[in-house]
Amino acid sequence: MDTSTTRAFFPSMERINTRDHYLKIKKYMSAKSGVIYHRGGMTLTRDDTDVELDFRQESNFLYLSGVEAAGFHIVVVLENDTIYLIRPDRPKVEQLWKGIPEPDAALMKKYNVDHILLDTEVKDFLKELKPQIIFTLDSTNMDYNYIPVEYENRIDRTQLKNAIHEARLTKFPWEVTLLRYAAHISSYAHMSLMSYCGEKYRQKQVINEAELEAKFRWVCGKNGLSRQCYIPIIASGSRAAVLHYTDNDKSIPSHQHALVLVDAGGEYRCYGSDVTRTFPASTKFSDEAITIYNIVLKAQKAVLSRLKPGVFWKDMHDLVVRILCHELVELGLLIGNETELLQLGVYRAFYFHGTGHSVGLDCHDVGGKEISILDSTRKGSSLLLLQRPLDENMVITVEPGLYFNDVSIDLWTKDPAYKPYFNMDKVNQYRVVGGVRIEDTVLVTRDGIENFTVVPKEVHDIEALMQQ
Ligand SMILES: [Mn+2]
Repeated sequence: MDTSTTRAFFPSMERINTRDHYLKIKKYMSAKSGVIYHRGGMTLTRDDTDVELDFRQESNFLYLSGVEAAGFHIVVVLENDTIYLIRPDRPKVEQLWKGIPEPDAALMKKYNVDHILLDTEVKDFLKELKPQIIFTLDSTNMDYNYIPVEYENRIDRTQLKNAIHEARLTKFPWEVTLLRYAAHISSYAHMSLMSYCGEKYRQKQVINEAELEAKFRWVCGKNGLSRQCYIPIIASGSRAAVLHYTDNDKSIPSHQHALVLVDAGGEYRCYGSDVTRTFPASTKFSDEAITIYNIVLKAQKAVLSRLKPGVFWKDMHDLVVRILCHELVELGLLIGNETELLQLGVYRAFYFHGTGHSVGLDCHDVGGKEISILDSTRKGSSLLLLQRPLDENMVITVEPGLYFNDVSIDLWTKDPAYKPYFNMDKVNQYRVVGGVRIEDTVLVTRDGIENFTVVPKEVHDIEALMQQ
């Protein structure tokens, strides 16, 4: 596949129907009167300078308004569903630097709203509306100076938030289109990294993780994904075991066991993707790497084949840890009775994150989520992100992994209570592999899934792509 060409088709932003987003949110609110007020993100500057930071709209505001630009607010009257978009006042002197703002008529058409106001008018306008209650979000962008002082005791900060989170959990068709596109392009970007690494290995050139990050961003950007959903993780060698490694500045080792773990996904119109692939730096997996890789792949496939509406995520996580634990015992790395090992949570020495999460406007999207506690010392504690049965039109990741993380291994194997469960000769034999994670972004359909991720993941397919 030619990953260097620009794809002719970019899904259009005009497909997004934010009025339907609002009506869905309203369905989840018990209140049928009052006013929604929410302020979008503002442009920030680098510390003590006038250099602007990259702006990315706050996701709840984007969901409600569709506006990607900074400085907007939104007011919605629940009784009659009238939507007021509030734009920043841009004086002539500022237009000199930032350009002429879009005319109000164009904004109304573009965002399907009923009226346009200026930010300087918000406070008086809210007073005029005389709402019984103002529903808002206690977000970082909230500025209570815009709310008339007499409404201080009539602000509800929870109902809107819960309703938006609920609404965002299942996707509209236009959201599915954008998410699918983001994942497809990210898939091509992953494939291009595999090819590039293979080519450079054949040319006996040492490459740096930074090159792979740049190439990933380039393939995404060329295809309209101008921003990443999160900072790419380009972790080679032992760094593959560091879950949130983002330095991306080390030379990629070329020894036979070295793997490159790339966890990266672009976002299109703020709709993201989350994809991980792990491939051999030398274009050929070592025996140890194949063994670990195929255990993770087996666990991922087991989950993917079972996903459909009604399935509980907790059961999928349990399935993954059962498979990992069983295979680690077979391999001789863990010693003991599998049931006991599972009860004690000993597998967490090598697998210490959840099996997946919702994806949408945020990489770890809102909705159906419980705060995860990443604490390896709390053996067996819940790391589950989704606590409800899956539903059609949810978009989620499936991302099992196995890691030989020195901190984690020490934590478990030096604890006298757990030491007997580990065969340290075997642990050290496989430690050279570093870490493996395989992550797909998938859509839950009526009777199964559509896998948005189209990067090869079988050992022979990855090797073939790299050796082409
Ligand atoms: Mn993920």
